[in-house]
Amino acid sequence: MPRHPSPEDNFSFGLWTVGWNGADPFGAATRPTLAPWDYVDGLAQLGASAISFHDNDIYPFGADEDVQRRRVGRLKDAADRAGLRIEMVTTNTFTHPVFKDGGLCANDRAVRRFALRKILNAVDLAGQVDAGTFVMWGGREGSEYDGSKDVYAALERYKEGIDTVAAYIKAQEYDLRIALEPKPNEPRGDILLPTVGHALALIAELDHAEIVGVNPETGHEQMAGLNYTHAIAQALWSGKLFHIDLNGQRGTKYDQDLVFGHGDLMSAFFTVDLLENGFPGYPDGPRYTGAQHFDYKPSRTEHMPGVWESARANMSTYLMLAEKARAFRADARVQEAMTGAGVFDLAQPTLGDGESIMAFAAGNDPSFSPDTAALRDYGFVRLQQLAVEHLIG
Ligand SMILES: [Mn+2]
Repeated sequence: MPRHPSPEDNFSFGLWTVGWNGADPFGAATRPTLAPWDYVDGLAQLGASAISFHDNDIYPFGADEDVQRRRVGRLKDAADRAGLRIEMVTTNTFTHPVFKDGGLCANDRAVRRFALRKILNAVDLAGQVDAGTFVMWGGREGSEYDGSKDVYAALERYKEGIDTVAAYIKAQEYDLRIALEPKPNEPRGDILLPTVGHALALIAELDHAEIVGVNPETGHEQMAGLNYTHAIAQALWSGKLFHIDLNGQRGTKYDQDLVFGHGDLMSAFFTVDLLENGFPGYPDGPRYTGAQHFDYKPSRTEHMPGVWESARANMSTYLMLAEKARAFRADARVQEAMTGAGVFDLAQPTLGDGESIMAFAAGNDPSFSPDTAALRDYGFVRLQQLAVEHLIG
């Protein structure tokens, strides 16, 4: 059994995770839900440190400003009493039918203006509860049919929308950063910014890029057959890993939102290894310092005990993997295998310090033989088996 989570573990849950009633496109709700503030004590008792929410997790679409402030205030009070931070806020621009062709990238300009105001309103809520991160998941930004969306125009409007939100954050002097959440598909046939790489490329074009990063979700990258650990590694390398959504996914299918580790456990091991131990060749390299945020769904086969059990499972799995990842790196056999594999050598620049490009291009390394270098046995399999041994041995 792993230890009880501590505040230093910085675990966080979206209220929509434990608050999911089990309704899916094929079936009705399978369990009741509580009021948003009634989840706070349960999460605190399990050892969580923080929560996050969408605007419409707290009040219904169309609620007037008074209802909004009152309900968000009530949640904030409950969180304060339970000792939980509200670390992230996001906007629902996907449930109401008005968003069926998107929000910021809807073809209908009036819908775009409505969506943008709804997002700015949620930014104010984030300010009200002192959240540090504002996530933007454009789940409806995309299309089913290529002829129905001018992708150049859509990206222009996406940039305009995100820059407007960023400019508003600055104008209001909120201590808030935006994190874009990529996803390849579902609910749209194809969603814009389908992967972390696409999101990073868009961020590079923004006027306010310095306060915009990414919020990669395990399952969203894996739905596209991509490597989640590589995705967060590149976001770290770019200085853009502002937030994470940990969960589980088994292969390229619908968005499963399983408990963290209940999908690809080996991948989850190396995700935690990176988060806890950093890049092997760069001991002082970039590290993720935000909340370990879970965005999963308690399976609809579970009733209320299973909801809480699954929330606990996310944190337990993370803590067990963290312990194993530390033991993995501390194992002398692993260090030796990593050295033999050349893992640490990759941190050495390819050109010499001050080496002239022209001299390099014109010269050669007389002692280097491609045929001899081709004989090298890297021992990557042994290294991987040591990871397996730590994981299940
Ligand atoms: Mn998901």
